[in-house]
Amino acid sequence: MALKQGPKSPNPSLAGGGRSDLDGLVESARHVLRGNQAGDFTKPSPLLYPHQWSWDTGFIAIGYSTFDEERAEGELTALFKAQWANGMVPHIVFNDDAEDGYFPGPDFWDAGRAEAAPAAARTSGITQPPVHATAALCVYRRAGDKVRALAWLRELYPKLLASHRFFCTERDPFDEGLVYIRHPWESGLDNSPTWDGPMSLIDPAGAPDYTRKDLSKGVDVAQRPSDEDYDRYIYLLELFKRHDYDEASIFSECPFLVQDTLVNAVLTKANADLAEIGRIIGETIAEVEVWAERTKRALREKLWHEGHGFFDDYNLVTDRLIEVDTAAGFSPLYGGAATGEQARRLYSYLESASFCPMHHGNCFSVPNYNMQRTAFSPDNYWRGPIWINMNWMLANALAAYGFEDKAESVRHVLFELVRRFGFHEYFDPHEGRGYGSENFSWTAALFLDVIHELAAQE
Ligand code: 9WN
Repeated sequence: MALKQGPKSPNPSLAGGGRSDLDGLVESARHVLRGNQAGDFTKPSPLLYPHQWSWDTGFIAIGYSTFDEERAEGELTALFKAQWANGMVPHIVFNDDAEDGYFPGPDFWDAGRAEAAPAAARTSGITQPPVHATAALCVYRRAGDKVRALAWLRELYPKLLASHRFFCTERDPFDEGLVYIRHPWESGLDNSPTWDGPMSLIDPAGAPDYTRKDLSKGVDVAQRPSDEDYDRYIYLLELFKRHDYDEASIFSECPFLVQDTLVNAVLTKANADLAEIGRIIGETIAEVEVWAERTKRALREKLWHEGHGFFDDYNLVTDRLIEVDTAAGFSPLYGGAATGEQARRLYSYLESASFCPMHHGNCFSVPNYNMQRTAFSPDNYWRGPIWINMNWMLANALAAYGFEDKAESVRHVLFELVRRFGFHEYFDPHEGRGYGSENFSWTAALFLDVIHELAAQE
């Protein structure tokens, strides 16, 4: 059944039964977050992801900042306890109480062989998009107790700085202003069609035997990455272990090295927010401002495809742009890297049938992949469905560029998907229904953020 996107305005009073319905939804969203708590952090979802994830934690902290400021601070504090000595924030901090619940687990990662790995926590050996400075700034701004929040921010700042320095030095060996990722999981968009080309260059022969655990957690196999993807994920992980997680040494041999648009766009926004935190606590921020400008410039120059009118990732292994149109190509709007002209071209593409324009009536926007491509899938993970974190970033970005109607429409879709279908991990762009895990933390968290902002405007 095709469902209409509904009224243009996201005004909650237009949603079904009005204010009491809205209060109920807000309470349900808080309930999702509280239900996923595991000690000092919140799991992404009840079963499928039983540990602490890096970029999830940023979004989750933003959600908590709307109703529990100390918990919001605590989430980020807990994550940074596991920061590596080289500044890297690991993409997973393992929960000892759920050791057997996820593959690859801590023993398989064997991150302890890295010189920089922390003694205090067991972690993975890769990172994820750096949303944390953005989250920290939001948490501080919303805090009622500014004295406590400022002390917390002061303590977190050097850690945030070290994590940005890790990206801007260790992950930018040519000093280009663009950081690379060395595993699809580092992008957060694990099986995005963008990785099909780079992953096809990997021959996973020789990787050890393993058993996936994600396929026995109640999620349809068709909605998860394929076994061929996993073979390559594990091949890369084995390579990292062989190099004891040393960045320079991995770089010399890794067959997957990509300057990713989304990671660099998130970093641009986070650099600006880190500089703002520095100003608030009275630190010198010249170094951060240099990083911010360099990445902005490099994004708009190197990752912009003029003929295509879109931002593409750059494959450092083949020395070519990867011409695949996922929603990540719009992300340089987030953080303000796109020029005015680039923004106009992105907007017209976003408003085309490829990504479901406003008032279409038979689809929801923004799907994670161009719906007119043959590899588009409405239900497979990062190969087509709508993700709430992508919509949230895009809505904020569109508003910042003055595309108010579209921003409002994207927020409205976010709101309607949750209201009609629940707090799912991802959603079908045609039918709206949800897939993947239920009670997904960042869906609840960012829903709370949108409602909070709307209430503040009323
Ligand atoms: C691998 C936790 C994470 C998200 C990622 C999402 C998914 C993991 C997995 O879940 O990835 O990191 O096992 O599939 O792709 O963005 O952070 O929610």
